[in-house]
Amino acid sequence: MASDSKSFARRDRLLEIEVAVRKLWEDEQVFRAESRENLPKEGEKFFSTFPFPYMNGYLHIGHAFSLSKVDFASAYHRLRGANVLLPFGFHCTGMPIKASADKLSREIQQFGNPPVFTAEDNTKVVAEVEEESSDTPALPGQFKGKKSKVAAKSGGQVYQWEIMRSFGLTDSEIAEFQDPYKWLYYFPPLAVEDLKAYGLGCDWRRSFVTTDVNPFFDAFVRWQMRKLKSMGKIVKDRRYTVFSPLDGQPCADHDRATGEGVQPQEYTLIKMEVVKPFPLKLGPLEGKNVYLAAATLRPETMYGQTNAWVLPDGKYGAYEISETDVFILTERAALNLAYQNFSKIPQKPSCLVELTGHDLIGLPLRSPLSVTDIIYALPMMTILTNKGTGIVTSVPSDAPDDYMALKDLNDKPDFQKKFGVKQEWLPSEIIPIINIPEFGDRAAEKVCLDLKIKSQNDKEKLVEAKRLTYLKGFTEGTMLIGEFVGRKVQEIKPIIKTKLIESGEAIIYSEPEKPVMSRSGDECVVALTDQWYITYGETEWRNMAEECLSKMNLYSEETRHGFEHTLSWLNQWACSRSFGLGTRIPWDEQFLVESLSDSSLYMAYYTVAHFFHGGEDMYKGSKSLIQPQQMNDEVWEYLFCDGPYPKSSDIPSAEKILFRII
Ligand code: A2H
Repeated sequence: MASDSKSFARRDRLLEIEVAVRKLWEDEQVFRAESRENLPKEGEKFFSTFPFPYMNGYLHIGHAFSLSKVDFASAYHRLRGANVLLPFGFHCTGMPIKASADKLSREIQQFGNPPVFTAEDNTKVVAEVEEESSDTPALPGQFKGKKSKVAAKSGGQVYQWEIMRSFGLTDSEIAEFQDPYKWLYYFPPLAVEDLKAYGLGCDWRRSFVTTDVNPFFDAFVRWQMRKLKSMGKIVKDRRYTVFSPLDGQPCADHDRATGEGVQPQEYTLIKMEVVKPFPLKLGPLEGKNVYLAAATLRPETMYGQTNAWVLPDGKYGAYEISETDVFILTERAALNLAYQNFSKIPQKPSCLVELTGHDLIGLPLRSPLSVTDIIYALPMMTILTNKGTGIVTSVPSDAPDDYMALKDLNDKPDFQKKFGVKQEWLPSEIIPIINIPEFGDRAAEKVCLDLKIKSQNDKEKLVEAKRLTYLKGFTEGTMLIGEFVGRKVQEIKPIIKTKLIESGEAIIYSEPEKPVMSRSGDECVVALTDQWYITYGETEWRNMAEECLSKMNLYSEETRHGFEHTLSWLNQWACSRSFGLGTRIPWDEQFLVESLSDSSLYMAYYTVAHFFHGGEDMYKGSKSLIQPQQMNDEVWEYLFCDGPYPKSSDIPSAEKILFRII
């Protein structure tokens, strides 16, 4: 077809018609919609919105695809004579723009301005990007954004500078984007241009940009937050949250490069006291209370401890937890603890001695609840250094891993010799602590024998053994020992955990259940943080949401299930952030309103946005008849009230006139 010159004439004719029609639409202002009160007669109404796109780049073809559904539906209803409103806004709240701007600054610091990158694979990316970019502006109908192509080619590992070049920006222009606000003024007008070229049937008077660059939207969000707070729907709470040390703030799902959906995993850290005198290597710790800190999910099994496990080649350190206490564990665990109020210097692990597992083997320990007075640290080969503290307490009666590691030591003298393990360090017996009807008093031993497990490295079978014993131990187990003898494991587990913590023999420790990388590029920890939460999950709201959902026409059952699932888990949503762009929380200005919290009710803003942005200035409403400072809570209430406003006399007449008559 492309080689047939006659077909171009037809195409060109269509393009001409398109341009002419777009002009006609614009001249006649056919997509402007007025509220019913201002129309001669009432009729059908149709209001459609598109989730406002985030402005860290150009719009792409995916936006056009999704938008076509909204646009076609609006056009259909318009043809049927309905009063149709289709507005379009631009979202800039949150981290990504600020994170990208900061990344540009860091790249300049590291590689100069303009930067000269050295990495080999990166020069390849630069070459490809330069090939694609040109200074010629896009022709009508031509699509400009190339970001996705670059990102795909480089596997996502791309310098921010390269991404900006792929937008067709010159080096001197790119440097200006170190200022996050530059993005807010640069991309939205280009998006409007592209959407107009697409032919969107939009009322452009209602477009706006979020964050405090727009004092009207800013006032709207502040009012909304104050209102939710006065209704008791916003509360302050202290919680374990996945947190980016580099950003210095919680790292929510949409702020993550990897690890979507990963939650904090809570462990009990058992303080296994190192018995004095200390060996030479621990000399610098003289005068301190030193503990091996073992992470467990089963605090109720601590009666059955027979030894501790360390990874011989594992890297450990002795970290100052307080003025008096030192924990031996991995650096990773020390960093997580430092964000949970367990470090002499907050947020900075302080290591007194670097150690390996070899240095720890043979240490005598005194461990809480253990029936044996002194137990020893022994080698285990399957310890993971990226889980827990890298120290494991051994309960061979109920943990198949522990049973097999001990069996390996007992059965293989070479193994003992290799690590210098003395016979007297090995436990003389397994201590029965829990009865499971199906497996008896030493569940781990029975299951390991039944499954014919050969060694601690028999990973697949051990997974099965753990699955069998762990679940049954919890749901059907009964205690054979200690204060709660005869009681169900399920009932007493939380009680024993609390007792250990209250007596100072254990602490709570939390870490991401799987690795999480932030978009700023650092590995996240779990931090204990004070935050503001919106209580989405409380019964009254949840019932209302479920009732609304039951009335909604969703076209597909899958979508309905998706909504139902979200309503089932959505409980408290952290609505404050300290890093990024947006609106300040009115009563606690150190925090910003998080991006999903200022974009839940913004569709309501479209219904009044033209009062503020009528001059088609998406920011300050330069030709607006109303000033941002006029927008106090009373005026917002008046503007959004359903029916006559009860305290109408409190509203200045100027505002009344503006909102009801114009
Ligand atoms: B449990 P999850 Cl009685 N590497 O404690 C390997 N294993 C580790 C570890 C590490 N870095 N850190 C902790 N663990 C073990 C007691 C226990 C445990 C019993 C029964 C089952 C059981 C005594 N050992 O765990 O992958 C610790 O052993 C079965 C799951 O986070 C910790 O609890 O689920 C458990 O693994 C945590 O494993």
